[in-house]
Amino acid sequence: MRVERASRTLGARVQGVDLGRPLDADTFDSVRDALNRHSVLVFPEQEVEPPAQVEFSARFGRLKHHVLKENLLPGMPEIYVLTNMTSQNEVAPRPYAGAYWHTDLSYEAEPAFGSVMYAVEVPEVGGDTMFCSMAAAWDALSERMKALLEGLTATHSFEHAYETFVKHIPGTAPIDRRRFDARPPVTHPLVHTHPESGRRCLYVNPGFTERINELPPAEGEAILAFLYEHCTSERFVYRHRWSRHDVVMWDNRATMHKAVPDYDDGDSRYMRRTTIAGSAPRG
Ligand SMILES: O=C(O)CCC(=O)C(=O)O
Repeated sequence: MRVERASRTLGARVQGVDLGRPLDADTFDSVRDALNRHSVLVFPEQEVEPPAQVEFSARFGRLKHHVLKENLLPGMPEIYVLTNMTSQNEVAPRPYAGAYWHTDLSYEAEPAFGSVMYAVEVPEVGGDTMFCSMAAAWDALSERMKALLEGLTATHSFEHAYETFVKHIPGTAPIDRRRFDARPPVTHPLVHTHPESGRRCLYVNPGFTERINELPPAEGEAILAFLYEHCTSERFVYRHRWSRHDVVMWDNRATMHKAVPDYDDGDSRYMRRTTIAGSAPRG
């Protein structure tokens, strides 16, 4: 297995691993170690059928079933399908899904540790995914700012992303009220310690973070706006240009990501995601 860094602060390309078959214990440990160091791993040119994707992902922990049941692969609810395709399709179309910075499942009490995405179809142009390092972004803050942020908590909700971003995207299947009721708002520390690397990481995102609990709304909004600008500045970002059959795995405890909605409406993009359960972030 060869690991090459893909940007200054995060991301690496991993060669010499076949995710279509079970990994031996040493290779699996090396993948886990690389994920902790680089936060985003790209495995090019993979042939991964849904059962193999589930098996690989489940080595890292229990798999989550996404609350949007209409987007789960029939017969295999561990696979969440993200696609803009409206025909020959067994799931609800979600064109330009995830086109806002977010961290998967931060709206749950025990958010996702990691996500694994397999590119079945990619558009001819566009449709990249951007990732940013919440550890490098934290490290770069001044000591004064860190002192202000330490100990704060924030409220996260699934509905926030819908109200702020998702409902404005033409062609998106509506989300039933019951899906929001099934995911009531939760509170997380605004900065947490990564349970494996030990690094401090910011833990807020424009998609799901509603507010900073301890501050008046105007102050909280200004601080969140500053943090989002800071975290997504180019020096903390790796932008992945997808090729068909790439597998990309990311560590949600140390990153945010955003799908770039710049491909042609008629061009197909079809991604399969598995989502690995994690523990509650610790302040
Ligand atoms: O489709 C992508 O590039 C990423 C989608 C996304 O944001 C997600 O799966 O959370």
